[in-house]
Amino acid sequence: MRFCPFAHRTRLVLLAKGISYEVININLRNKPDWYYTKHPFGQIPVLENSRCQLIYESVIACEYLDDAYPGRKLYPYDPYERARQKMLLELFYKVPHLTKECLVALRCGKECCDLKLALREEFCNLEEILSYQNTVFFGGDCISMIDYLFWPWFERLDVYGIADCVNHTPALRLWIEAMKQDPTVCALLIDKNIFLGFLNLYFQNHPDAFDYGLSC
Ligand SMILES: N[C@@H](CCC(=O)N[C@@H](CS)C(=O)NCC(=O)O)C(=O)O
Repeated sequence: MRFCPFAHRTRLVLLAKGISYEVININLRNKPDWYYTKHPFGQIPVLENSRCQLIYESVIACEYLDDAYPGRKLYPYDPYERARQKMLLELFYKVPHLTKECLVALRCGKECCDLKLALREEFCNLEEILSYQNTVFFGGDCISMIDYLFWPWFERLDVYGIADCVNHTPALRLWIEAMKQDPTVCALLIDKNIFLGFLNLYFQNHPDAFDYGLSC
């Protein structure tokens, strides 16, 4: 599914590592029966390699790609640095849920002050890390796995209508700007109008929402 942040993670890693791949989009409102043979709950993303082995859960899939394929290593070799990236990921765990809750509240015409406050607190934690490290990216001065694992939710802040949640986190804003310069991130940026078109249909429960913007 082109709009899924979890699938976005895996596409970032595939592209950053130069792995050739084919995308099969799943319409989540009308999942084909065969898809349940790929994932027990029919969630996306699922990777299938050339040996027909299946890997799901986006973080696991991204780590698998980094380990199994040659090319630039996205996780650090240093065991402590690798552990640190995984600890940062734990710090991030509320963000996907909170951003989605904000989106749903706003689209239903509700105030979401409390949700936005909670999201800002999460962003303040990330801000502290960047400020303490004094680095552009979360893993240091070069982009690495943790940045790609975080990115899809930051790319969506604008279309979700919650971009103001980073107003008070300047280091995080600089990180966002730096991310937008990365060729992999740029190549996978989602057209804002297409994304908004998808969201409009999605919140009308339209069966074709997930196919919005596909030419055939
Ligand atoms: N923890 C999973 C979450 C994946 C997930 O929630 N994907 C959503 C789409 S963004 C999904 O498949 N939803 C459909 C469903 O749950 O039936 C991961 O990291 O891959």
